[in-house]
Amino acid sequence: MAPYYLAGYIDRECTEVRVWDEVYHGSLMSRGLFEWPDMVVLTGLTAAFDRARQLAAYCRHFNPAVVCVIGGPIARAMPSICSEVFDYTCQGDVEEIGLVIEAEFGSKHCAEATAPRFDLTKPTMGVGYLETTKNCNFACSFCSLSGEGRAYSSYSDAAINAQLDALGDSFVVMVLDNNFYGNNRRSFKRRVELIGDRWRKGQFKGWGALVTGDFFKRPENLALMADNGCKGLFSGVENLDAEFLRSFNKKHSLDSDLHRITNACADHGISFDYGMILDFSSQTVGEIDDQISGILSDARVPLPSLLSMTIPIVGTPYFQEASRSGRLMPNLLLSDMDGQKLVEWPKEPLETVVRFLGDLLKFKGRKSALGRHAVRHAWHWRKHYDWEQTIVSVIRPLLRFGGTLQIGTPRQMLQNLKEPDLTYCAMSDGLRSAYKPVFRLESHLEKEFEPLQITDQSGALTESFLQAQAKPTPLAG
Ligand code: B12
Ligand code: SF4
Repeated sequence: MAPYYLAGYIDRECTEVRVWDEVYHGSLMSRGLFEWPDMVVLTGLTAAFDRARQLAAYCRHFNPAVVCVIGGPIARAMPSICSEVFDYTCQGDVEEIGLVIEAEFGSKHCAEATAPRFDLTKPTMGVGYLETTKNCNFACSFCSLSGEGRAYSSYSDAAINAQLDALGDSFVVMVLDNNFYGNNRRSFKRRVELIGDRWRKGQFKGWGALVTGDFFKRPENLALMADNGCKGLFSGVENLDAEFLRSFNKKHSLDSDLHRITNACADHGISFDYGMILDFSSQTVGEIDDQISGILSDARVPLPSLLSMTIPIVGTPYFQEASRSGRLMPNLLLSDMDGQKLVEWPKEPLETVVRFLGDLLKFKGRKSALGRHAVRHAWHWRKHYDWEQTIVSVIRPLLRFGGTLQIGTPRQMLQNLKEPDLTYCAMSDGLRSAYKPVFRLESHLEKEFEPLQITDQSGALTESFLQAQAKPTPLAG
């Protein structure tokens, strides 16, 4: 959602803004769009650095005067290389874009009211988005926020109301905060009530948020959320193994018993959703298989909505530890860190783990169990939920794990066909097709298509990566 928040800082009268989200719209491959902007602002997950660099190169090829700006996790994790590649490297939050706009185009181009430009989004099943706090008061070792170490803070009432006004009428609202609960009870109650007021006025039918495990320790929290229109909660359960949670400093999820939380939420008409992460460097295939099979055979608990590898995200304590202890595989690329393949040496033989992982991520051999679970789970809780929640609880796991069809423009589909097969292991995965320019570029831009390599043949961190991470630059010009 960051692009829509950033767009809010740019004056609507004298500036035209377009947003392209490669997760939603597919690869950006249009010459017309590369030629068009005077300024291109890039953001994304840390692993998307190479892609951001490629997009800047395309824009520069078609318009050498274009100003390229980067911000968000990429800029914070690798400030040094970002300052070399982009014209502006923003370390801060969305507000910082205002300074860049002013420096480049003058204050006339800065918006006075800075509410997000939700009008630029295409409605996706009527879901509206809201951010009421930033960062997190915990420090799980694998989380990018722990690496960034920025303080947990809440938006002002005025800023939350401005976002809610910009949302207009929606079917449901998803609060995107990393941790909606936080460590300040007064702020939590105030934010719940602000959203509840809008719900009571009929602006949306319900809302959902992400909360940490400690939220569930106080039963009155669920009652408060339910009384204010909350219909869904997500929490990072991560793993059912207590040792795993302790080793990742995720002690606040230790009491996240799936049965207890699902029951408590259902009693308040709230559906429960969670993510799970798998770590083959500390867990065996048998242990992970047991956890997944246990969930699939128990219709009372929901399936996780997110199932992924532990990613040693650059800058996190977990990354430091993995590299120090020699767990990172050789010749790793930053773009390998996408949670869909092994990047660390597993505890068991590589071939066994890779085969299991490939099957697991495709739900191979478990598709009928998946379908059965989705229907049985929804049926089990039908009296606790309204029909919309029941339909979502059937469809969500099928969409997540049942496999998706990649459609797009003919050019995008052709590009997808060129992708090498996924091998679920960084050591055997081929380079994605994006690394081959789709236009003939000037020779000085070719280096922008080289992947950033994290480890060398021996698994040690490369010199280029260490330099990329060096010294933060507040606002490079
Ligand atoms: C919604 C969400 C999803 C959705 C949609 C993802 C998407 N691509 O849009 C789904 C469920 C699909 C998802 C999946 C994944 N996600 Co996710 N997700 C989020 C979540 C909850 C909200 C993101 C958001 O829109 N926030 C609201 C916007 C306004 O804030 P923001 O992007 O953080 O930007 C702020 C600042 O960074 C800054 N900023 C950002 N860009 C820029 C640019 C400029 C110029 C400036 C000035 C400022 C600026 O300003 C913003 C305001 O505070 C975040 C956690 C969070 N609350 O942020 C995780 C998060 C982004 N996800 C994360 C991860 C790891 C993943 C997965 C890889 C998980 C997995 N293992 O499969 C996948 C990747 C999918 C993909 N290819 O994108 C990590 C990213 C870590 C990293 N640094 O790379 C996060 C941060 C969670 C975490 N704490 O670790 N995710
Ligand atoms: S509780 Fe969630 S957002 Fe907070 S540090 Fe842990 S993983 Fe990150």
